[in-house]
This record gives sequence, structure tokens and C-alpha cells, in this order.
Amino acid sequence: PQTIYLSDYKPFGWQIEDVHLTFRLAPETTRVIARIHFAPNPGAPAQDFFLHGEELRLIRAAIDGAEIVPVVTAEGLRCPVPDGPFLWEAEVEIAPAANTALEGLYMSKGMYCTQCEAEGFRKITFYPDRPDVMSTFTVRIEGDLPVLLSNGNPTGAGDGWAEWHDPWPKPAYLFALVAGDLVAHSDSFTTRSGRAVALNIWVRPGDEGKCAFGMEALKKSMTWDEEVYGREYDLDVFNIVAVDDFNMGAMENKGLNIFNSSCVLASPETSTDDNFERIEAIIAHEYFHNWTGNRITCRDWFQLCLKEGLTVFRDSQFTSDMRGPEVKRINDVRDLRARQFPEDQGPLSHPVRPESFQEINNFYTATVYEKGAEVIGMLKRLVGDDGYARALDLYFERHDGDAATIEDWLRVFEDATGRDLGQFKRWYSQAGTPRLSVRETWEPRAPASTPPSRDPATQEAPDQARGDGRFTLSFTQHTPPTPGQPDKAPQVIPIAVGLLNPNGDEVVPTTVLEMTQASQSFSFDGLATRPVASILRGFSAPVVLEREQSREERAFLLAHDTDAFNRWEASQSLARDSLLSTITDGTPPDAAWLDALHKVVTDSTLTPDFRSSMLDLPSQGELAQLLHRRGNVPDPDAIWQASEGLRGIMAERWRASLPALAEEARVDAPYRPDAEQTGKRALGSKILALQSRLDGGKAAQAQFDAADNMTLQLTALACLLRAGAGAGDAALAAFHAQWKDDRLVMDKWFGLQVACAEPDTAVSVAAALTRHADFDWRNPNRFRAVLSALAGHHAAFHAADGSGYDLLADWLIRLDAKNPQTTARMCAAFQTWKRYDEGRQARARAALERIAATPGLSRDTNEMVTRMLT
Ligand code: HT7
Ligand code: ZN
Repeated sequence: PQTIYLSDYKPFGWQIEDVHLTFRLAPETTRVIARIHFAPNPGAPAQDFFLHGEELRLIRAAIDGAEIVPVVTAEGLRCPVPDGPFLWEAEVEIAPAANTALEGLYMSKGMYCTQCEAEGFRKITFYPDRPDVMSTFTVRIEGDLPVLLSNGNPTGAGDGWAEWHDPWPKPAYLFALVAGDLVAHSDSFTTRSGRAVALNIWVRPGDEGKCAFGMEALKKSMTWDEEVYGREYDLDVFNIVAVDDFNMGAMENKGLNIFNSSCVLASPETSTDDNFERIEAIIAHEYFHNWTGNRITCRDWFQLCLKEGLTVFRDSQFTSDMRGPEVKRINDVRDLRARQFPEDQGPLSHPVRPESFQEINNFYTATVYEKGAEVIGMLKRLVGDDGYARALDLYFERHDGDAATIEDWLRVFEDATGRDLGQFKRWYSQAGTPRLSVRETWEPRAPASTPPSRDPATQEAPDQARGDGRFTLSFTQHTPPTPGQPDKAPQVIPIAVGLLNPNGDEVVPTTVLEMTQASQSFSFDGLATRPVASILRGFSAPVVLEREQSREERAFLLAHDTDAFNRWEASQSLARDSLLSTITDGTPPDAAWLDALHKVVTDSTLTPDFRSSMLDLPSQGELAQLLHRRGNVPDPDAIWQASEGLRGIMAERWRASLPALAEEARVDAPYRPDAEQTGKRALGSKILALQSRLDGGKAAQAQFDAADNMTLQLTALACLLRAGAGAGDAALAAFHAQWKDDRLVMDKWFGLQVACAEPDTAVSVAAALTRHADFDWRNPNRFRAVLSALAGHHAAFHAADGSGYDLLADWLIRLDAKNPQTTARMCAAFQTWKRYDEGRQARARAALERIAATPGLSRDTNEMVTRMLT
């Protein structure tokens, strides 16, 4: 397979003035007629005329009206063209009903829809399918279906046809078409400059009752982008369509966003609070792409983080504003550690801006998205809120209509703030998670003559805390080697630090230290007593902080830190140590930590959602990662036992407080998926899980029976299933009877049974579910419901007998022939395989080798397994 390199970038030899497409829809024989005006691109080097095209049956091609016979290969088409501008015409035939890869034009339950990012447009017609070739599009759709949609504004419609025109030049990956028997939930929005925008969420009949929340989220997103980034919507209509068969979450096609139905449809009865929050965030994300991605797009796919990192950063800001910043930050860091850290610390590690790939679909990763957003967060921390706002204004002003690069992005920050970002740029090119270690020194009487430290933090203690003491933090950074990058240079690390007095007062408020060297010290002068340092507040950089800190100090921070994230982190760190001691030498859980945590959890001056977050324990995958980092071989069974044991001890130790906590978490008002109620239910579900360990599921059964919303119903069902001994059987059957006709709820039914099973039964539960009559494995949501749940069950997936690996491999091999993109993404479940013992490694290797040896394996999956086996 061919490897593509960033360094090989070369502009396309032609520009496109306009694109006219006519679609004559038919499931097996759709005709696509393209009329495209090309003109030479004066800035491009000389090259042959080549158009991408895959799985297209060419019927006719012409240049300036004269028929030609181009050379057609599996990748595209070549032909001689005139020196000047010319009109290209091509008619091709495609078979959307046979398209199971869900890329290009395909069918989902009788509905036509498209997915063109990254390189799907080439399955629709011959075209320079690359993001730096932009054009306006006019589209005519002919088909015997009531709703015919494309990008831009509608320009005409009649019986069996509709025409659309998108006036904004766009790359082909933003093209979209939808046709089907759909109904709309409609509304409108007036932009601040007075444009009236028609808003529609299109769904299959029967789903119209699940659109109201998405519509509100859309309007909130539109308002927020105007208020916070000064960005207005720029067409007369904004359409969203819900599709059941979809490889990812959603797609930001210009004016016609297409969503996986699980990421837009919601109702209190069928969706959990987490679903609502995720839907709100994804609608915002896709909407925000209208500026960060569509109006300013990427020059090439290596620049993917330019749009994705920035848009994730923007949607995180939005969620913080809608739901509160503290728990949002905690959740984002949990997610980063669970998904991005393993990627960055394993065989799939790659820079935020990769330098080569075989299949770009394999680089829609947590590194590009979430680490890409973290990098922007650091940039904002370094230049300040005003600097960030000026840089973003300049970015939109300078690059509107461009296909831009990371260099362009950093240059606007340099020009707007006067900073040199040369070293900062390493965050885009160096893979791996930096390790940051810290040493503390305290000089009670720092002699006045002591030369100032190399980088004085210039922080003075407030008057009542003033003294002669100097507190110094000495940091060292090191990034371990990653594939293709043995040596790393120091990065710019913004380290947010605050200092607390032993009585809990903050003597130095949050200060951002800028570390640029491999080792660097920062001093704080004028202190009366040795402070307790709260380091990396708000998780100010995506690093692993290695800090020797006493349990007493961590318990102190857990109780007193004014930074909510570090309060949570102090507890996490104690939890990690406690669990690791149990895992490695059977030490019982740290009682002092449990008591300190209990104090926070029962403190009703704190919000329920923060208290709920405090109850989160490090995941079993995170513990395995930590053990591996410390040079131990993780034992998944021991990790499971320790985690379960700890939960049991928490329940016992806190037995007396649980009823009052459950009462406090009760919501009496009608269901609303807002931050306040969601926080209460989140706390309530954690408490119920603890109670279920004591009462065998009695309280959970009562909640299940009385539940009038999916959050309460599903959390109760999970507790009953975890209680084992058949406690969940009746509820599971009742749930099935109630929801068997709702595909999104049934995905939950499938997934939960695997997630809640004991390690020794989870693989057989998953295997049995794959034989269930409703296991439609070609539907990515259903496939993931069972098999991603298995991959996420640490102890079951890493079962010593290799059964977890084998089951997943069997299904990946089967799916690859139909849907390479989803298969390749799910292969990443194996990325940590080298952490485990020899027996497990041998079994995982065998599973990977079996996938690799599959005849006709897709390029997507082949690249992933090869990287993991190397
Ligand atoms: N920009 C999109 C990424 C994407 C995608 C979405 C759906 C199906 C296939 C896809 N390939 C790439 C989604 C986003 O980040 O907003
Ligand atoms: Zn995106």
C-alpha cells in the first residue's frame, strides 16, 4: 500500500469555477452527471490531469463538448486536457444499495445519503477529491422520494426533482445529498445581522417526537457562536438529517449536517442524561464547523487537527458555558486519559499533525481531536484570553475562504500577540505524552542576596502571609520514544500552579509557569510558611505529572484546594495508589482517603455533579496503563478484583450515609436534562450502585419499577445486572418487552449486558448476543453496542484464555469485507496488547495475525494491524 507524506504536498494543477451535478436516483443504478469548469491553477507545478474515482462505471466523458476516452484505473482517471479553461462532463453509474462501506452515496433503510469525508466523493463522480480544491456547487436531484436535499439553499423543486445551490466554495468532502421519506421538525433562527434561517431536523416518520432537544441545542449553538466568537450562520437554511447506518457520530456538510441517529434523537423516556449531554455537544461541534472547517478548511488531510482540534476546543468551551466548567474539565481529562493516553503511549502513537499515512480514515483519532484541542487550550493559556480573541479574529479575517495549514494558524497567534511560537509548534510534530516530574524545596529564610531564580514566578504573597521564605518548584520534562521518533526535544509546557497555606488559605493564586527547557526551576518568595503546592491546575497541559507527594498533602488538597480539578485529581491520585497497593501486595484500601472522600461526597455545599465525579474511580484500563508505566505487568483479573473489592468496602464503610445521599439526589420535578438535574441523577446512580452491593438490588429494583425516564431505568438495570445471581433477569426481559421496537434503546440493551457481566461470563454473553435475532451486525451502532462493550470490559477482553481477543477478531474479519472504516477503528482495541503477560501477548498476537492474514483485507484494517504488530 502507498504511503502519503506531508512533505510531498503539491497544489492541484487546476482550479474549479463551478460544479453542476445531476443525480438520477435508483438503488442499483444511480446516474451522476457532472459538468465542471476547470481553469489552470497559475500557482501549481506542471502535472498530468488526474481525477480521483473509485467504483464508478464511466458511461461518457467529454471535454468542451467533444467525447473522450480517458484511461481509467481503480484509483481514478487520466486524460489530456486543453492548456486553458475547459468544461469537463462525465456521466457515471453507481450502486448506492450495494454500498455497505457507508462512504460515498449509500442507502440506509430506503433512504439515500452520503458521507464524503475524508475521501468518499470519489465514489460519487470523478473529481480532484482533495480539500484544497474548492468550488461552488449546484445540484439537481431526480428521484421518486418526497424529500430531496443537498447543500446550500433550495433554488427550485417539482414533482420528483429538486435543485440546490451552495454559494460558498467548498471542498468535495463537504458535499452531501439526502433523499427519502422524511419528516421535519422545523424552527427558525434570526442571526444578529437579521438573516432569517429556516432550521429543520429531518427524521424517519415516527421519530419526530425526538427532535426538540436537538433543535434547542442547535439554536443555543448558533447564539453562542455569535456571542463568543462573533460568527454568524451564512445560508437561508440549516438542515440536519438523522441516519441509522453511519460510521461515526455526525458530519458537518455545508448546510446539511448528517447525524448518526444516536447523536441527535432524544427523549426523556429513551435517552439518558449522558445521551442528552453528548447530543448537545455534537450538534454544537458540527455547527461550529461551519466556520472552523467549512469557511476555513484544511489544505490537506495532514492538517486535520486544524479543524478538528479547534472545533473540539470550541465545543468544550460551549459545554462548559452550558453546564459548568468544573465537571466538564474533569470529564474531558478522564476521556483524554482513557482514549488518548493509550494511543500516545503505544504502537499507534502519532503526532497531532501526522507526517504520513496510508489511509486517512485511520487518523480521525483521539490524538488529532482531543490532544489537538488540548494544544489549543495551552495556546490560550499562554497568550491569555485577550490574545486568543485577537488571534481568532485575525484567523477568520485572514483565512476566510482558505484551505489553511497549522503554519497559518500559528502565524495568526504570532502576529496577534507578538510571541514566537517556534518551540510551541513541537506539540504538533512530536508524538507521545511528556512526563513532567517535580521536586520541591523550601528555604524558610531565603537570604536577601540569593540571586533570583532563573524564572521568577513574580508572585508575592499577600500581606498576612508574608515572610522571608522561598518555595521552589524544580521541574524536569521527558517524552519517551514513540514509533519513528526516538528522541524528543523539550516542549513548552504551561504549568498552572497555586499555593495554599497549611490552614487552607490560598497564598498564591493560580499562576501559569512557562516551562521551555528540559529542567527548570521557579521560585515563590516572601512566604511565611511552607506552602502546599497545587500543580497542573485545571490539567493545564496534557502530560503525566510524576510527583512524590505525601498522602497527607494529597488529602489536604482533596479537602482544601480551590481548584476543583486538582481536588478531584488529589482524590484520583490517592485512589490510584490505594488500588495499586491492593493489586500488587493485597494492602487493604486507604482508610484515610476513604474518610476524606466521604467528607466531600457528603458535603451538601458542593454541587451534586462534582460530588458524583469525586466518586469516579480510576478505570481498570487506566490502572493497567499505570502499572505498565511503573514497570509492572498488569494482571487484569487482579485489577478487576481490587476495583470491585474497593467498591464493596466503600459501600460497607459508608452504609449509614447512603440513604440520606440517595434522598438528596432525588429529583422531584418533571424530567429536564439540564446540568442541575443531571448532576443529581449522576450522584444518585453512584449511590444506588453502592446500595446494590448491600441490598442485593432491592433499591435498584424499586427504581427500575418506578422509573419514568431512561436515566433512572438504565442505571437501575445496570445495578441489577451487576448484582448477579439472576437479580437482573426479570428487569432485562421487561426492558426488552418495553423497548424491542426502539433501535437506539435496544443498542443499550445489547451493550449493557456485556458491560455489566462478570469477567468470566462477559465473552460468552457477548457471543450469545451476536447470535440474537436482532443483532444486525451490518449496522455500526449495533455492532459497536456488543463488540465495543466487550473491548471496553477490561478483564473480559483481556481474558487469559484469549477468548475476548478471538471473538473480537472473528467479528472484525467478518465486518472488514463490508465496512473497512468501522472495522479499522475498532481494531484499536488491541493497541495495548504488549503491556500484558506472555500468554496474553501470544493470544493477542495470534488474533492480530489472523486479521492481517485475511484474504482481501482492506487497506484501512491492514494499516492498523500492521502498525500494532510492528
Ligand atoms: N468531520 C467528521 C469526521 C468524519 C466522519 C464523520 C462521519 C462518518 C465518517 C467520517 N469520516 C470523518 C465528523 C466531525 O469531526 O465532526
Ligand atoms: Zn469535527
